[in-house]
Amino acid sequence: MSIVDCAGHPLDLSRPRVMGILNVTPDSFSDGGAFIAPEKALARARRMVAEGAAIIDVGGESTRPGAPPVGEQEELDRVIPVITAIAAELPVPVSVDTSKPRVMEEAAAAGAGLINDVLALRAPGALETAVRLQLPVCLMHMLGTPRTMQSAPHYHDVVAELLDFFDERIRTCEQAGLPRHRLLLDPGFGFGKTLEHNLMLLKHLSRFADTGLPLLVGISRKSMIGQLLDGAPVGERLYGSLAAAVLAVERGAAIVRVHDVAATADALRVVSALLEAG
Ligand code: 8Y4
Repeated sequence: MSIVDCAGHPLDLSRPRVMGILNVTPDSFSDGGAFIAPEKALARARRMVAEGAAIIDVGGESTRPGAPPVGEQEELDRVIPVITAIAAELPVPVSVDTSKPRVMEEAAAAGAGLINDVLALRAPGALETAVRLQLPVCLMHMLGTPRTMQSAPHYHDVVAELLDFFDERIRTCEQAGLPRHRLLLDPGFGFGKTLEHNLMLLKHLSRFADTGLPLLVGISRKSMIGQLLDGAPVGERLYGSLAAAVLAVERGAAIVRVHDVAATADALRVVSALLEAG
């Protein structure tokens, strides 16, 4: 498959890749107070790269259901020093998890090579900014908003509706000047989906791969895994998350966004060898 140009870092998607999650919120990498300590976040990024991460996804806004929205300046203060430090030192592209145009802009200037947008460039000004930056963008599907998405999400046909959504977003991006070779798709597991919807999306994941665009999936430690494991808490979802990552890759996922990089990278090296064999 393809090579995606992430601002000078070629991301080779001929085999499955791991995106390591780096949440930079005060509860993750604080200096003991409310401030982020960028050197702690950088140390975590170094370790994820050593463990096999091909991309580091830096996010400063909690996307958890019902989480309070983070202001633009707060988000910039969290992510920009971390992106700057990682981009200067590590040999992998940095992805910025944001929906805010100003954060995309500053992140790109700090060296980010990919935009991971859970709103798929639907925020005011986001599409225009992404067109100007010409960075690759992961278009994720979400039904509703982070506040409302888990209140009784309903679809007539979840797979068909997401395929229509992506079709519309891809065309909108292309017409605005962001070519399809810079787009990735993500069904957004857990974003306005019940367990049943998530299972249906995983079952039919190859339909999204059929668009020809690289697929990114984020299942790691999510409540879907907890539900399938009789309510296992977040800390006990690793083996379930690995099973889901393996199945997703077998069904066409090019990138898996995960917390547990070493375990997932090993699993995917084996899967990729098995899929290649014969
Ligand atoms: C436990 C673990 C509980 C994780 C909740 C969560 C995705 C994403 C998120 C995704 C892409 C999360 C930023 C939600 N999920 N970006 N971001 N795809 N592209 N929740 O699935 O990890 S945040």
